[in-house]
Amino acid sequence: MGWKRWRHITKLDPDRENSEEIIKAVVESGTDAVMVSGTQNVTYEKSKELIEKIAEYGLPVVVEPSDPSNVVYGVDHLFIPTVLNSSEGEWITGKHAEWVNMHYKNIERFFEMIESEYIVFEGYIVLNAQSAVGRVTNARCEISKELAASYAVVGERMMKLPIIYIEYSGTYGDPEVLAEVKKVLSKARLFYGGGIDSRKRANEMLRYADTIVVGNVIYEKGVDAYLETIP
Ligand code: 1GP
Repeated sequence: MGWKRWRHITKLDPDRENSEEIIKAVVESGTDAVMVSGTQNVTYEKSKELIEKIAEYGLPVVVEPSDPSNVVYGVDHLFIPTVLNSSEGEWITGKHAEWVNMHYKNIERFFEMIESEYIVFEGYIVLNAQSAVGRVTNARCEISKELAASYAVVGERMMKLPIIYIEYSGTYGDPEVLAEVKKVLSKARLFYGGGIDSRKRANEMLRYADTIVVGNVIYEKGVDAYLETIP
């Protein structure tokens, strides 16, 4: 199944304890893919270790790096985030250009990774100012739903991004924001992440989101609560 058909993604953080119980629950849960991603203290080694634990089960594995130094290759996809509402260029195009520069000698090969959708670009709109990603990227979080949707238009129409990701990391967001963003998108897939810890919340966001991303619940509330979020 191609990534565009995924409805539920489980985000695992290489900086947290990923016990055997967690890995087993995730791979048997019915989630469509595992995304290895974190904002703080993520290293290449920690990411690689987590990927090795998951890889043997055959579930698609995506790496979503926060920096060129923690890109781990050899997985199913690299999802490369740009933070559309960051007030610092480093998080919009800066780290990205550094990464491309690392591939510059073999740029044709890099283009192939994009053409084949091994590399997929995501446009984040970060709306929780208290979250690590909100603080680190200095995102403009206190914005109206119309301005959030305007960032989505910039992401889709101006930057041609195939994914727009509404990110409330750590807290449950406003479904009305999602509804507004959904209205203006035509081709991009709409991802939602943040505070999904029950069936009710999963279903509420899936009314507008094409894909929900679930992270904290498995660490904070345990396996049973996590399983409730699978559509
Ligand atoms: C975080 O969007 C994901 O990047 C998921 O958020 O951890 O709050 O589930 P939670």
